Amino acid sequence: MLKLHGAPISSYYNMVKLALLEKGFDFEEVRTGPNQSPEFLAISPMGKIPCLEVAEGFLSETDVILEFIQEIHPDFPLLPEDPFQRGKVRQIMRICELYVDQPMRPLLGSVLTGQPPSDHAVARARPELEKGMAALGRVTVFDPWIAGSDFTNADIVAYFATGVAAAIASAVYQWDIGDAIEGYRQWRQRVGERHFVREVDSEWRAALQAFRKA
Ligand SMILES: N[C@@H](CCC(=O)N[C@@H](CS)C(=O)NCC(=O)O)C(=O)O
Repeated sequence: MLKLHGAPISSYYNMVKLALLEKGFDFEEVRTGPNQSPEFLAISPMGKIPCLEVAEGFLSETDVILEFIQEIHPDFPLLPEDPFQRGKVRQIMRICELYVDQPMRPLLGSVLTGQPPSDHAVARARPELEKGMAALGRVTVFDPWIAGSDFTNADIVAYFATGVAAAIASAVYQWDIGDAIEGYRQWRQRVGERHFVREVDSEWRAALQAFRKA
């Protein structure tokens, strides 16, 4: 059976978990945070989560894992068959990772812990996120899903990546990033209503609450 190593507080972990659920995989969750222990680095070379354990060994990097699970289980496809449309899905995923999620990462720790972020980080992140959201708005389709008529990995990655960015933008700048892209809010609600998204979101909320209490 597949084993997913990580924790539901992580947006990247939740991307893989949702894809596994949507595709109907039977899998086990192995709870761990990111860490630099020799044991964990042996299975996840940067010590990051998620990491997927399969019969042959371990895989890390979310986009790699998402492609792998599509290849071993082509039913309930989360990537279009058409090569160009596949490219468009991957383009949205890449924009979300590089230009929406990454600029906000330096602020995540302070938002989670309630510590004030550095002035440098605050000044730097917003213009980068504005550019990233504008870029995302140029490639989103919302018909009804983010890349077109089918629910794909682009919806999964965009949902969690923009979710984290939105939470940070709201806490640090009191900025609602939903205003940046026409159709974004309705799409987000549509995704949030999916059965497995509700499940993943509710475990994420519980994990966040537990983290803040601790
Ligand atoms: N590029 C990685 C990013 C994963 C990632 O950043 N995970 C976070 C948790 S959401 C993590 O492990 N952070 C710890 C660290 O950066 O050392 C992927 O695609 O899986």
